[in-house]
Amino acid sequence: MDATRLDELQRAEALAGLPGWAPVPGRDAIGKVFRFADFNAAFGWMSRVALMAERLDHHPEWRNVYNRVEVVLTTHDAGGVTGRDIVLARFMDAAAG
Ligand code: HBI
Repeated sequence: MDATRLDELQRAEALAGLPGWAPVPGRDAIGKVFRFADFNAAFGWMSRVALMAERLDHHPEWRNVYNRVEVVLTTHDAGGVTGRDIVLARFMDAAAG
């Protein structure tokens, strides 16, 4: 997937198809808070995402507290949101069920 930084319109269009995702204030990044039934469910999801992140060679910035996972996606190499972030966001949503 292309690692070219999305412009404002492209990012807004991509976000329209990503429920719960939003721009991160002050950063060229997108974020979402995932909530699960319990810690096991959260960590199991993180494990599945981690394996896909390795396959994609594209990794999230995330923070887990019990059943919550706060996620920020941006492409460090491009200095902003790219299609790689959109692909990973879509996978995260699908994996969360
Ligand atoms: N993950 N989010 C993110 N952004 C990157 O630029 C990135 C990454 N994972 C691996 C990666 N880049 C490598 O391609 C480079 O560090 C070499």
